[in-house]
Amino acid sequence: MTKAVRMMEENVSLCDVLIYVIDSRAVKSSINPVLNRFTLDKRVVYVFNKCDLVENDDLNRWIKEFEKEGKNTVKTCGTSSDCRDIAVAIKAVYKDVLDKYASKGVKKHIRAMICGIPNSGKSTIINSMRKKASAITGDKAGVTRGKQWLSLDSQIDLLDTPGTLWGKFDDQTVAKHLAFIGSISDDVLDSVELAIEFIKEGIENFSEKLSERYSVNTDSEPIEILESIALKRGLKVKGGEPDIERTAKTLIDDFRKGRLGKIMLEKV
Ligand SMILES: Nc1nc2c(ncn2[C@@H]2O[C@H](COP(=O)(O)OP(=O)(O)OP(=O)(O)O)[C@@H](O)[C@H]2O)c(=O)[nH]1
Ligand SMILES: [Mg+2]
Repeated sequence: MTKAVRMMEENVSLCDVLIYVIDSRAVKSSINPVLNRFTLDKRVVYVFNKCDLVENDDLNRWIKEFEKEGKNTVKTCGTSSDCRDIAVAIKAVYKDVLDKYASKGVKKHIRAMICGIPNSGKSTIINSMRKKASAITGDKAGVTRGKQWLSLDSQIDLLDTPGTLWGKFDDQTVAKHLAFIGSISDDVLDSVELAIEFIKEGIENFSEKLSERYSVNTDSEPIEILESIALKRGLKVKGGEPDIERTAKTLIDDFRKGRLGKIMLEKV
């Protein structure tokens, strides 16, 4: 991660615009304090990606908040749209500079760096903007390793970067949400613990989604809910006991793929 931030530091001065990709399910947790210093003296387009996984009204409230602070925003679903609005926004935030060059008869080239937490969809967005799969993507954290320059059109070049997190989470809710959305590598997480935490949050904030999908009683203890899901789904180990590990992974995967319905973990 430090290596990734160092690489971005080396390249940020070459870039005119930052494309800051946010996972719409966890807007607050998508803001990396380490990247804040990059945003200070750059034009930034905030991209609310994975908008298909949340309710439109909930997301619009966040967008309004950002726009109140004078931030430029775009809403995208990297996997299904062509993300054309991002290119329009890049040119819009850089318009005064483009106009200045244009008045001298020069067509100024724009270099845009895409940044954000792991798994937020940065590479997917680039592919979607370019209408071809040239950046490697994947449904886990840490897919993009090094930097990769790709041209969008005759005027814009895009720099894909690895997702970045910060060293220490002061707020455990942030850490949990980043884990739920797959921004922290599953390799360092205990899947049963993660699922239990997810169920706890579910009981408080979206119990109907759990009961709708799995027909479970959400008045029970999280571990009982997990066992109940296992039995209902026929996820058992030899001897007929519930396979808690596999059920935990299934539950988290269901959330990540949107099979639990539209869930925003952090509302305005
Ligand atoms: N449902 C949904 N899935 C998306 C969207 N955008 C990307 N994805 C999925 O999210 C996963 C991560 O996408 P990537 O583009 O690899 O994410 P990244 O930000 O480049 O990740 P790193 O390189 O690991 O930092 C992939 O499985 C994508 O298919 C979206 O708008 N909606
Ligand atoms: Mg990537």
